[in-house]
Amino acid sequence: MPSGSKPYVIVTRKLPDPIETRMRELFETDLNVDDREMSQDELIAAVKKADVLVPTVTDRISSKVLSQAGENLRLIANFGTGVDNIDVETAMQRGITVTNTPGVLTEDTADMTMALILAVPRRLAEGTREMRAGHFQGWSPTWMLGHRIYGKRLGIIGMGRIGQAIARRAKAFGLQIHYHNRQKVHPQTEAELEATYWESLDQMLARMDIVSVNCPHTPGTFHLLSARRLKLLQPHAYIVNTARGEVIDENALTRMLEAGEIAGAGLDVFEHEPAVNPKLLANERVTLLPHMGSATIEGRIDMGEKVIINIKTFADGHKPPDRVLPAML
Ligand code: 8YV
Repeated sequence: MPSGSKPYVIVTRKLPDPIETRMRELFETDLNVDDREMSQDELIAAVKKADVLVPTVTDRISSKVLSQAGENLRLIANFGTGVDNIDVETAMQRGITVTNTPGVLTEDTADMTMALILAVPRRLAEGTREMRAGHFQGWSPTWMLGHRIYGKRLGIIGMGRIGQAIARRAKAFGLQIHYHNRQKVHPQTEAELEATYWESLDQMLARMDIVSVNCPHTPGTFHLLSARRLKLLQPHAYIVNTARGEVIDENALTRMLEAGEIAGAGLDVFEHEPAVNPKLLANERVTLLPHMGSATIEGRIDMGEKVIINIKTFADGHKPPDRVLPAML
């Protein structure tokens, strides 16, 4: 891709109209207007001919796909913050730059997490189901009782941008903020949030009322909440996951929910998306959402604009702002 020329950009999924329009103006584009998911063979064909590939969480850009990439492929501009769909190490070894879209979906994802933190203990989804089933016979002092969240302990796993945005909201709802992270956050942030740092995830899990998963999925966090760790949770604890399904051993979680060993779960992400364990679907203690944490029109346009800026900067011969660096993996 000679500096200044229009790069040939292949986008794997349908993006919001204003983003596709702007991409058409700036780049040679191959857009997926039908939004049909591309097969591995189609992805291989794409990396053979594109200068830039724009994948999403639903495209597995594996070492096998990358091994077929043409000389032209210099940039993978992911439409999304998590890059666990891409074998970033192999891409880097082949001299391919990878970018993502951090920051612009922080507040939306934090809102959705807070919604689940409220919805699960207060049985929101169940209440709607009861209404639709015609079960509402009038108010009763003992019907549909949930649990208060005010004053409870929230343990956040992963205190990056999203974790901190959740902590700000949760503090306003009267929750006590606890967190586990690779590093302690800045003392000023910790003071503002009145947050308690737990170096030991095990110790934190054993003491929380609600646990929220907000770390990326990396080889180091795969099944971070293993069967052994999940067992540390108290029977009244709730777990919420808006990060990646792979961080929790979903089978172990399902077994514990069925056995009543934890009180409930709010899940926006699943280990084998789009497949969802039927036992989770059947369980009243679980509120399920179809990976919609960042699903706002505003957020998706902001994500698209980030992708455009990353491609344009790269095509103009500069370092794109949202490069994924080895330290982030
Ligand atoms: C995105 C997400 O919608 O950005 C992420 O990491 O999980 C989602 O909110 C998705 O990744 C788009 O590719």
